[in-house]
Amino acid sequence: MTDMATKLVFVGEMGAGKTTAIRSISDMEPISTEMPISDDTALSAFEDKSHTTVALDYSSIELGDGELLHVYGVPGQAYLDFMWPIVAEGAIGVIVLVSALNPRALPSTLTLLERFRGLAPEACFAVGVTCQDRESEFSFTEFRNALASEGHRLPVMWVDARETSQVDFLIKALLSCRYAESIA
Ligand SMILES: Nc1nc2c(ncn2[C@@H]2O[C@H](COP(=O)(O)OP(=O)(O)O)[C@@H](O)[C@H]2O)c(=O)[nH]1
Ligand SMILES: [Mg+2]
Repeated sequence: MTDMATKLVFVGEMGAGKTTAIRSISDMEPISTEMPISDDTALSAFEDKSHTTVALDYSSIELGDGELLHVYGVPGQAYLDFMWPIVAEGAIGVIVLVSALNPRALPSTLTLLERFRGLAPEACFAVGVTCQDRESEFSFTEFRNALASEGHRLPVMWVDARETSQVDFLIKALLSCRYAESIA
């Protein structure tokens, strides 16, 4: 099974944790196209970072049974959506990352799920919510229920993008859905 390559995509707005997540699980030094934020960049209040993703993150990880996973991180901002079909093509898994600090967490996640489901109809989907430790107002249950009520029945879990074991678990959970039967 050494020649089997699979592709996984992280998508999310600026500050969602894509670059960090990919860095956490990478065997190699990830390729990231980052640029310093210019001071007048429209930077939301929940941001405290000095760099932002302007294009893609990429890395590959070995899953342990010879399977190679190509991992991409793609920005979720709508003005960069020209990249979405290119990255989503052939993806077996899409993880929407969202920060609990993002006041638009729900609409942003819904939009990304809808768009990426259209672009990668064969893919499995999951949602990872970051920054649990920094935001106590965020209602995880309401968020998950709101996604479900919009028809998105999928794994939704807290994940600290800085923690290798948590990101690893999220990816394993998603990949394990590949062979699950749809009970829709
Ligand atoms: N406190 C905390 N910080 C996190 C968590 N997940 C990610 N971060 C931080 O959030 C910041 C933004 O992450 P980054 O990967 O650059 O986001 P990106 O724009 O989606 O690539 C980084 O400083 C991360 O270390 C988390 O669960 N808790
Ligand atoms: Mg980034």
